[in-house]
Amino acid sequence: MRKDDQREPVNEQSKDKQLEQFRVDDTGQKMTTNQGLRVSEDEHSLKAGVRGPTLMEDFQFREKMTHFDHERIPERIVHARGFGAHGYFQVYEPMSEFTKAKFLQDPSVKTPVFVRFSTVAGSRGSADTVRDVRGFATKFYTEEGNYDLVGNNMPVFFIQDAMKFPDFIHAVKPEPHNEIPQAASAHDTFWDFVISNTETAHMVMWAMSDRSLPRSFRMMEGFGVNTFRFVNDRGEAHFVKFHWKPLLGMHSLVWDETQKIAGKDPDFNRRDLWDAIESGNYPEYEFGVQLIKEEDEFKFDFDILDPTKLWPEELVPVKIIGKMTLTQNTDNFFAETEQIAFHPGHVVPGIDFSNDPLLQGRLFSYTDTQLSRLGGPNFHEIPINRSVAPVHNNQRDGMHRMAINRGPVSYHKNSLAGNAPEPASEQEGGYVHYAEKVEGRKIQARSDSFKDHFSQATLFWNSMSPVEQQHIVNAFRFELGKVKTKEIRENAVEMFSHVDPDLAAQIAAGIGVKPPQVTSQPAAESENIATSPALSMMNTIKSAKTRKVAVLAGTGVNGAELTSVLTALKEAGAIPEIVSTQLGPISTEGGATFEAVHTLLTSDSLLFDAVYVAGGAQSVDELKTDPKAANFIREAYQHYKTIAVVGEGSELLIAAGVAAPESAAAVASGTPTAGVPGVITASDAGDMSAFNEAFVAAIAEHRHWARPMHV
Ligand code: HDD
Repeated sequence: MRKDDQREPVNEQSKDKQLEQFRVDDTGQKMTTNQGLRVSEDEHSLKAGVRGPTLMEDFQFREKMTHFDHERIPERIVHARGFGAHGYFQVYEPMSEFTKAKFLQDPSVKTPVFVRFSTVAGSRGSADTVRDVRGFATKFYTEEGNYDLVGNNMPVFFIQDAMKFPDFIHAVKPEPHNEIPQAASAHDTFWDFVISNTETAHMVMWAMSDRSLPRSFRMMEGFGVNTFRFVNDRGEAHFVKFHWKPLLGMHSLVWDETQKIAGKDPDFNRRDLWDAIESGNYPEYEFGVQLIKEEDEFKFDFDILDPTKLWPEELVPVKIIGKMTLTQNTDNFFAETEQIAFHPGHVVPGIDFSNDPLLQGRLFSYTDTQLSRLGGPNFHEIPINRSVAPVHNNQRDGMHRMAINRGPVSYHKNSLAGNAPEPASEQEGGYVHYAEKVEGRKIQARSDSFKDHFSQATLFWNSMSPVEQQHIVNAFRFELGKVKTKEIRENAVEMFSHVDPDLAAQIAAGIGVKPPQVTSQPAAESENIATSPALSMMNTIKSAKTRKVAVLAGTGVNGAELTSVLTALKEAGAIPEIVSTQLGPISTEGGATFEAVHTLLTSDSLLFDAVYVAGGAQSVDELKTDPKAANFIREAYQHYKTIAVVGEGSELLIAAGVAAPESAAAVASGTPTAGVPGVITASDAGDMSAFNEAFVAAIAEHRHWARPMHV
């Protein structure tokens, strides 16, 4: 009998090595049927005469068509639209004090991972940039088996008990009578659910915030949401919450932009991730844990098992313990991203569950859903789902079984096979559940400690900057503005007056209902904390790295200036791309050439983080012949993006309405928008260093919210 139960050390290549045996390269190969028979003809079915009927015996046609007819599988009931990538995780220091999980001990070990980002409500073909929660699911292929951290980009959830999950999802998905609207919570049934279930208040605040509109999967946080347990090798436990913190900071799009991008490039977020990895700009996220000792379970004025509550970072600091780097795109979207199956119950020794009632229900749902989605109980054998630790048990047969288990024994205990495979002791790495003491009566009810639905929603609101608050108000007005039933709109105003009366009054003013009854700020129920600066995206990391800059240029552009700006942008890690009136080479006044990779027709400033209009009279005149050039600038301005212009480039600011026509003199001196945040100008292409520096610094700011909005 083969003896392969020795666990091989896992390194970052382990999963890749395992996948290698399943990869198929068709380059330079002859075509075959699925049975390996070489095919001589693939364009014409077998017929009785060239104009005759197709024959039943055409096995090649039948095989090709049968496979095609069954190419689709059911999409995920939630998180149907997703995008994944491979990478690795490395812990910074041994975590043995808190957990015995092996992948969290040795800083030299790179554990392979696969991450799938997703939206929740939309179908597989919906747009990336809809207002929605983003899934952030990570599979760690550890030497002790697969560990899945199945999280979101928001730290709380809409409901407290998994029993309500089907109801919540029914309410947020398109309405069943007409399947409208796609990938949007702006409709009656969602808001009816919200007002009828006030536990949703906190998460709705997050959903109405800019966290729902990530600029990039690379620029959003991730959270395990539920409370888990870390257990060390002495059997001591801590409650734990998991965090991912992106090294590029947290940044969002603006609402108008997201809606337009949904049409211009529905693949905006997945394209961004793919391109970043292809160009070696590997997305990085630090891994953090919040830890609460078992004995401190009741120390807080919220229940730490309640998934509608976060643990404010100012009360329970996030300890950064490692980093994940995404380094490799998939070879095949379906085989990897679509077929990956996550499950919060895939844990390793040292990680255990809490009694969070949402988590407890999740532990049933995920395996169950794969049975219909992936067609049977053997989905763990699909290459992307395979553990790199060897698998041995007595499970047999079922749809699409790959393993060829040898011998007559498929039961435990046995004597015929020396009792193999036999359970491992705890010392040998066997998983032992945390021996939590549990007692109580069977009851269908919720603890009173879950009943405060509003204090943390208020905490979230109070922690936002004025700009973020305004965006939240606008989001409520948009979403509730789409709700046809007036009573639902009224009740929503009433409900959110318990979060903040002023918020509710502002919502009411935009949706045609009376202002709220409650007009004074509710007494803060939280004794611990009034605001949490960690919740505001204004306090995040700022960098120009990987930001896309549209460079508007045409024939006769100032070559020296262009070279200087392009060099400075690239040195800062930004990605400049030339947009012109046509694709291909554009020549400078000095005869050098640059390549235009977009046209004003194929792109928009929506798809960039910043715009630069290069100087050169002929170039700017050429751009001005296309009215889209002015629109390019106008929208960049409206979306608070950095705009930089040199010399004649300023004329486009006037064409766009950003600078007033009477400022022609100021244009000549390069100062038509002096003092407008994020509009960087230079009168000529003399010494570009101050301009370049200001440009890069402005890009790093991400958006310039203080800008006057006159266009
Ligand atoms: Fe869930 C998928 C995250 C609550 C039932 N969930 C799914 C995915 C993510 C999450 C990221 C996509 C995984 C992938 O990329 O394949 N879900 C969460 C979070 C929750 C949560 C952070 C709150 C803490 N989910 C939740 C509940 C239930 C489910 C309460 C049911 C009891 N979730 C599912 C599911 C899905 C799923 C039906 C659909 C596809 C899948 O599992 O594989 O089982």
